[in-house]
Amino acid sequence: MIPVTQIWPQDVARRYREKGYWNGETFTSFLNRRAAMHPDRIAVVGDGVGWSYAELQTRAETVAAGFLALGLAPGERVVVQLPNIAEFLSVVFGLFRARLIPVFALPAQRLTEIRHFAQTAEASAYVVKDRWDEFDYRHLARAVKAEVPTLRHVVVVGEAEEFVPLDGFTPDAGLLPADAAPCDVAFMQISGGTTGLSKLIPRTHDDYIYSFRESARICGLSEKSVLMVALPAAHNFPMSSPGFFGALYVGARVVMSSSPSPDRAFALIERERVTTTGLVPPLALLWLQAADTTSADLSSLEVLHVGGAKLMPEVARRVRPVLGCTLQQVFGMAEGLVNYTRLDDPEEVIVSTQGRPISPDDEVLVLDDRGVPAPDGTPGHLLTRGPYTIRGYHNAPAANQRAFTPDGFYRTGDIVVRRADGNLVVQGRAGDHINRAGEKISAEEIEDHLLAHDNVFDAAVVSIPDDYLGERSCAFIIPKGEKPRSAAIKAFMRTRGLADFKVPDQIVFVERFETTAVGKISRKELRARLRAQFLETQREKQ
Ligand code: OOB
Repeated sequence: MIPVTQIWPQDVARRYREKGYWNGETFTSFLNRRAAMHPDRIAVVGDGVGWSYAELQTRAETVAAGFLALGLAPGERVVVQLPNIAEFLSVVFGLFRARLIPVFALPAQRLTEIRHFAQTAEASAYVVKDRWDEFDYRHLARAVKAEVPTLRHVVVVGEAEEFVPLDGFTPDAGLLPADAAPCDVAFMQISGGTTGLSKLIPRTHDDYIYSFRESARICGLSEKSVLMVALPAAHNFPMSSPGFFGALYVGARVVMSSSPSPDRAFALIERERVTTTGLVPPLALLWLQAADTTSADLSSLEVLHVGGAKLMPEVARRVRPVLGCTLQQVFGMAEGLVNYTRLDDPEEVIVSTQGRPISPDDEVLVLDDRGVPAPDGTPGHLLTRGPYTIRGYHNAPAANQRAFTPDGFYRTGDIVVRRADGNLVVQGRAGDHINRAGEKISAEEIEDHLLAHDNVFDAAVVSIPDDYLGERSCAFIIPKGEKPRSAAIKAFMRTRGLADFKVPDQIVFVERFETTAVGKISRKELRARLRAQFLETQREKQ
């Protein structure tokens, strides 16, 4: 079993149970309940498939038996890297049924990242799709398997080659263990990696089910809803805010979209009569633009969730008139806390705030730099703890020291203003990370890779405001020896086994970094100065 680092103190856990937040359900128990209530109702629609709730349950049990037949035992970890296909759900519910712990990786991630997750989680298996988006995941799986000794099996959706084909699994009820306890860790998600490499975020059945059960209520989901997953399903936002888990929890229908592009998504909205979906701000912009000229019928759309990065009020204001649906802003984090504007909030709140927490027991602190509570209306550091916010990352004592206070508050790293009406407005980040269209990039992690290049003496990575992406990454590089070309640096970064979104968008060569009188400068200050200088020269050019 994995060591659970994020145990809530007993009295706190008791309170969460007494208040009914943690209601004793597990992923398996809620799926089984739904399958018993309405076996024939469609649960998930993917490319060319539509599975009923009963079929999803049966498939999950077959997947569970398949993994156990391979010799995996309850408690072992399985890295899951799947795109938006129906099998995402059968695999994940299958792993839950076998009491195996999925570790969710994004389809964009590559060797360096997957190896890190597999090693940190001491994973025993890895699940991939054969090919997707012109990338062959079996190549990646070979490389990961060669480097991670704990990894015994690779399971492939599609053509498995030398690996184990998912569709070769056969049912065997005799292998299935008793269900998990609600307080067990159900799965692990990856952090945005704000300092260095991503950490693993353990979530329990109790805490996660509470977060999407309440989300489904706050977002008005009912069994008549049709929720489309347009963002990568492995991310916390499309998973639980209210996400496909929220939709399945209330007996609604989930539609997996292979891409969030307006072309693909609009056609699905029309065909499946989609009522709700979620986007990051740059995609919302793209949809608003495309909606002007589309011939697709989008009239079924009732609610659009936008989150992951700051949505500008001017864009927010256009959602209702252009798409004909209600906007719900979502400000959440894989570590826990999720805020929503409410469907019946006044337009001003919906457009200009990121909403308020899910739970009456979400404790939210807004502190100034000295750690003193900031008055409403003034910006401060957001800290939080509550019934679905973790108390620690998996296997990361140093990170836990930094990210959590001794009394269990998570330091989100976000700077927010709390308004008198309780709604939060996100101002930015305290730390050095780039929020590139909702994808979080750690400056430190990228600098480290740049330093591995023979012609890089030093590097500092900063975020630059970008009209479309919100923020883009810019790497300042002091060359060593022959000055490399930007294209060569980018090509080098592509060989580092990283998700493509981590390749710097822009590279600026400089002769040296400024230092203070004593010759010292913190990286944080250096990044801030470089960023300020860059923005200044851009202004001068205009
Ligand atoms: C979501 O989760 P993560 O873990 O990828 O990133 C969390 C961070 C937050 O700390 C904040 O810096 C930023 O992403 N963020 C927003 C935002 N929503 C997230 N910044 C401004 N406005 C927003 N609406 O991104 C996530 C998880 C669940 C639901 C929604 C988003």
